[in-house]
Amino acid sequence: MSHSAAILRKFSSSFLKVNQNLLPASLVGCRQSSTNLKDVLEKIIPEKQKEVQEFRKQHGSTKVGEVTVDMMYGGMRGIKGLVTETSVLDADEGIRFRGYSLPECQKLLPKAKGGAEPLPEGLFWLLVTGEIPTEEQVASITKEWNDRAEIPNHVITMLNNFPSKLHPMSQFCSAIIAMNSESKFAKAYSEGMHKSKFWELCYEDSMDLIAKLPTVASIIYRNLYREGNPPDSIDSNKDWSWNYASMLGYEQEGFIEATRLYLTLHTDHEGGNVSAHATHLVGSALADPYLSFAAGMTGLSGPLHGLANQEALVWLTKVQKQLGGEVSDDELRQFIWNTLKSGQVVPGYGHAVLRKTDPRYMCQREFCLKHMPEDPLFKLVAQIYKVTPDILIEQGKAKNPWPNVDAHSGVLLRHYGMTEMGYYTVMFGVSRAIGVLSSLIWDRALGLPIERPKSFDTPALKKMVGAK
Ligand code: CMX
Repeated sequence: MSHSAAILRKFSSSFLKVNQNLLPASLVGCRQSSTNLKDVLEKIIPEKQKEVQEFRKQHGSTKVGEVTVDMMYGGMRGIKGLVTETSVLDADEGIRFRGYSLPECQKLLPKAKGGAEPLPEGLFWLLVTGEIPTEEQVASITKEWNDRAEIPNHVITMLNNFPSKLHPMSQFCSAIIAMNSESKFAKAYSEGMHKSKFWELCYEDSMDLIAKLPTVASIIYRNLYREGNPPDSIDSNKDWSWNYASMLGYEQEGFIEATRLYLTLHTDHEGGNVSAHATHLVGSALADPYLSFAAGMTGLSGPLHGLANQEALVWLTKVQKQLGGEVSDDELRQFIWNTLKSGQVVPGYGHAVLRKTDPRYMCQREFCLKHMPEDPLFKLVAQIYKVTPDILIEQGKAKNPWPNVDAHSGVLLRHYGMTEMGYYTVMFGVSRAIGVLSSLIWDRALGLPIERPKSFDTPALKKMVGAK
């Protein structure tokens, strides 16, 4: 058995076991009872502000790392330079949302009636408060998002007038920017808002924006791929994912469950990735949440980041087209080597921080094993997982030869009939809003200043290190 196949077997069997001992003790049993998220935040924020203030007073000048010349030329990889409260990524274990691993979140977060996947509304509550919500608290978020979902007419008109050659992500980013006409943060700032109020208005805009995204995203989808079929309105008795799936035009229970999982998995991946960092950076200049999130989404549109969601499926389709249905491992190896030799990356593989298989990949794999074990594309993805890591190890360049979330996402969507790969990153973006906007609320709550690291040119850097 190859190295990667052995790891796959070991990881699969242990993946869904939740280790209760790993649950953060500080978070167990201290749940706030209110179902109003803003009220809960009003209680939590002063405590956290005090904690950070005292921590900084004690350890403000304690050193946490060093910076080398290579780090500066190398995309700041490894520099400890950001504080992000919502999630932390461990190179080996993967993401933890407020201390909870993905399998723990899958087990503990409330589900829709009859569903098995967590509701993204619950993850939002967790990211914002640090607490696993009750079903009632999740229901209150669903209600608020349904109530806030309406989008302005000028945005609908704009979307309806975009040419079909404009990429869905460009349409998505443009609509988000145009929705800043609704920004309560921008309005209050222009009227002289006190800085202690920043987080409240950031919260209001974030709630509005997340609520509106499924409608915006489904208009884009239906304009491009379902001509003459206007989106239905929000069903106030249904959850956020159900409404999104339904407005896209998908009613199958399987697609709705896949959407709940997809929208939960893609939310947050700590603070240094392009979409999270861009949102945080632009927000630090006190641009409103609409404009800050739009910056994150233009970043997500890059093929090395969120567009890999699309690229992975484009690449898989090429494999299928070129090699046909049943593919031998050797044929597959040859195809992958050809991709590498032509100077391209294998989309969905590698990561700047992770050094093991992404748990988000494994979650989707588990979903496919349960719901679509015989899907030919799923089988191909599993076969690629068997051969690719060994090839990337042999090539010796990628620091992480294992798959990330993007290697698997498209399979779920395509199985239920969403074949339009160019759209996948929009769905990623709808989910990512939950993570980056939760963080933005805390950025403003903690009064983080405008971001402004120091840069140098090469002569100055040479002089600094005493180079000839
Ligand atoms: N296929 C081929 N080569 C790869 C590779 C892959 N999947 N991953 C990394 N490499 C190469 C890099 O291009 C780089 O080559 P050069 O030295 O010629 O420039 C070398 O290996 C070292 O790169 P690294 O330090 O391992 O990776 P980085 O931290 O620079 O980049 C990432 C990380 C994700 C951009 C990179 O692994 C990649 O391009 N992967 C494919 C695209 C992808 O899946 N992106 C999605 C990431 C998850 C997300 O953000 O959504």
